[in-house]
Amino acid sequence: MLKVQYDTHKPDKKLNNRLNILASHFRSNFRQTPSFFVRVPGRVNLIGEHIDYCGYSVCPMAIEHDILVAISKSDEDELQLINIDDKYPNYEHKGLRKIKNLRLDENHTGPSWHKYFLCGVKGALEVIPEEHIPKGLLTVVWGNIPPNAGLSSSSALVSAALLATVHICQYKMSKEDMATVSAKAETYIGTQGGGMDQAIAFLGKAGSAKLIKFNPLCAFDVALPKNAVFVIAHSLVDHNKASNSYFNTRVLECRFAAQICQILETSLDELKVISNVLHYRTQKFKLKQRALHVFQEAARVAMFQEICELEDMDESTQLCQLGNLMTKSHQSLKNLYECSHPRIDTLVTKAIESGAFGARLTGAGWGGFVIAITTAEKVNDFMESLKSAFYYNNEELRNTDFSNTIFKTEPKEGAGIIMSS
Ligand code: ADP
Ligand code: NG1
Ligand code: MG
Repeated sequence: MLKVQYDTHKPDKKLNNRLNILASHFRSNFRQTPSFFVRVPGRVNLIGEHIDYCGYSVCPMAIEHDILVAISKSDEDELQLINIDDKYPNYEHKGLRKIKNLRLDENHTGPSWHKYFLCGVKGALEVIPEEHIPKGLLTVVWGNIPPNAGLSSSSALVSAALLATVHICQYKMSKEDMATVSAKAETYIGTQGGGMDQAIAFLGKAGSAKLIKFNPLCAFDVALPKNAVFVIAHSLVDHNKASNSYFNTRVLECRFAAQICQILETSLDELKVISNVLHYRTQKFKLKQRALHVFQEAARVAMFQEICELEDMDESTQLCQLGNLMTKSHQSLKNLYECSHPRIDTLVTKAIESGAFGARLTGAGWGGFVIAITTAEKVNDFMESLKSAFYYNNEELRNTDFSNTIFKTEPKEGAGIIMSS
């Protein structure tokens, strides 16, 4: 029997089976049972892309896919880290407290998976008083979020490591504080992200998308139209955000744009002139078009939420308007923010041709998943039609395992601790 603390839902049969497998790996590696498990979900962002790090609100929901961690204390001064999936090599760190002072961003080809876990442990050790920290930790990880694809597997891993460490130290933190510490902790990997992923990981609620606001962090329910169904589909182009500077360059461009506006008390039109000069000199920064995306995307998030709240609008008009906003968001990410990929653009087009009200890339981009909006009546036909139009039509993609490539999704519960009793 498993008892869940921290969130309200009980583990269903599928989750129970996974927890039993995790527990048995734990026992065979460490000859003891785990003290408890942690579950942290991935997320899909409905709208509001690349604006969280500028402080604007976003609208994600937590998904079913997650990272699970089993943990207990160790009598040795160490962190032992096992991954059930053997594509992720096991790792051992001698000296648990030394993790607090580790540099984790020194890599040229993209970080090893264990560094994301260390980010979470480091974040926890920075806030937990010394006397709460045990000698060592034994951990086993198992996740099923498609990685490097915009569903936030990295933040689920960092947040799961943080939550597991905080809870085993019996240290009390609010979900909001946990999300804030986790967002800072993930920057240790080298990417200067906003706080969307960690916020929804901790504040997600089953049955409702969330409007996440920053400074201060808070989350409000967004009731989606009853008949709306969201489908997410993988372009099958992977992109690890920490393996190149695409993401950080966008963050930098936004910071420059914001600073120039502030310093010069300038308007967007004036910024056009400045950005043209910068562009001419450096051939690198495109401040005007990045800023334009940010302002317009922030407005689209506000409209999306307003439309969801219009109870007396008929549902098909509501779905059409939400779909239009999503497609406009995609066009902006493609043309202004330049973070799409030709294969994603094709997938968005095929999704709309297959009957979706709208579709867009989700997450950081340059690869990864697309999210499309359809209805409960149409969803099965829509998915079959998209499979034919996009995957079966392409020799390279034809033999894909579709279980983790194209699926319906609905808002699920945020992070939780599951006790074994
Ligand atoms: P995402 O959009 O999925 O967050 P990122 O580029 O931010 O993609 O980071 C993904 C990285 O997180 C992977 O390359 C891997 O190192 C790590 N990761 C994701 N899932 C797992 C897992 N189940 N086990 C171990 N590491 C994982
Ligand atoms: P992904 O790559 O999808 O996990 C990243 C950032 C978000 C946000 C989105 C784009 C991190 C941890 N995540 O998400 O904060 O900026 O890109 O909207 O940096
Ligand atoms: Mg990520």
